[in-house]
Amino acid sequence: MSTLDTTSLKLPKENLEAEDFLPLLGTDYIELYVGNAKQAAHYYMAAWGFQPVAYAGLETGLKDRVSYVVQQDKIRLMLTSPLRPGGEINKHIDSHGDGVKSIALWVDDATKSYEETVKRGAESYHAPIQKEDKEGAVVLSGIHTYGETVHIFVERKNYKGVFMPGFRPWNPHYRPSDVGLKYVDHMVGNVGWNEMNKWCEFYAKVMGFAQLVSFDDKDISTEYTALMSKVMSNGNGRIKFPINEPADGRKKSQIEEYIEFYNGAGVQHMALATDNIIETVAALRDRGVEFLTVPSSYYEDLLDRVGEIDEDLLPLKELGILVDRDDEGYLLQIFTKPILDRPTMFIEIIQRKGAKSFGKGNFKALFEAIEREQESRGTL
Ligand code: TYF
Ligand code: FE
Repeated sequence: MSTLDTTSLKLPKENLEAEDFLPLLGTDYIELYVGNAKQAAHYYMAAWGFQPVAYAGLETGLKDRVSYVVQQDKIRLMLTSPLRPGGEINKHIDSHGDGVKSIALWVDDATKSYEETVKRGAESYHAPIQKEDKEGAVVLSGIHTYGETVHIFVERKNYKGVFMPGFRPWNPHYRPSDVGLKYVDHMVGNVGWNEMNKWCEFYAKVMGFAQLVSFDDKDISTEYTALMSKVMSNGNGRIKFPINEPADGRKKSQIEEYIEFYNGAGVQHMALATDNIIETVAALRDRGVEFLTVPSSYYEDLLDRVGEIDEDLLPLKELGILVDRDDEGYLLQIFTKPILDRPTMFIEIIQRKGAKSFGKGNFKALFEAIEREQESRGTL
């Protein structure tokens, strides 16, 4: 049974009354370990409209790695590659392919964030360290989460530079226009068989998150790819982490396929918000981003299902944008095909018009679209 209990979408009373021991201001950056950061940065600029911001590498005194930082409104991506054989980054890429290493969270106090979470059972990734340059100081600390993924706590002490100490401004000539992406709406983790509850408990106990929604195999396993999913949210609702685990179904779960190719748990998708999904998706399509498509029958009864919406149906249908409604409003969303050669990570574009949910009404159409992709890969 699905439990989209909208009263629980507001914050649980206990969490409002008790002091939030881990106040999070937002997503600071997302770091991907990739085989070729220079080309990955170019891809995120050319196809996705990110702007070049900062660079660290041999020229800035690093010996073994390189990082490019690109940004679009509040969304910051860091692309990192190794420069020599061996080491942690190569090992990560060998095991997982390109993928998300760090989901960095912006906090007021990275030392307290570290102490409070480690005290509650988080495994340390690294203790607080202060980095300084002439633009100011930043304190970083880190804890492990599912798979080899980590959370970095980023405390910006009125830092005035382009990104953080250790990086220099990156100002290439090439600066394609943005596509209207605004902020990270949610970051989804895929975990192994029967591991969803363990990781939801981690976010509850170690990070003080509360559960917003849960979907079980009965919601989503009868006809299509089976999975279970729970959405965890921090106190102020700015950080939302759905966690999926595979479930038995008639065919191989898309989550199982991910776990196989990623070689373990990891980030399945990042959902990036726009305030004009039609313009954003049209621009992304023009730049070569490939999206999943649903049969045109999806649009025949769409307005019966979701009621009146502000957008014209035709562009939604032409672009393949999905719509769903909950008690508080509606949302529009669309999903790319995997953005890597391994069928692992993809990106969701989402526009919220009041809705705080995740598109449950689209699961059937979406999972069937994912299944068609699995079919074409012969991985079902
Ligand atoms: O984040 C979500 O919950 C939605 C729906 O494998 C979804 O984007 C859930 C599971 C999945 C793909 C999309
Ligand atoms: Fe999503």
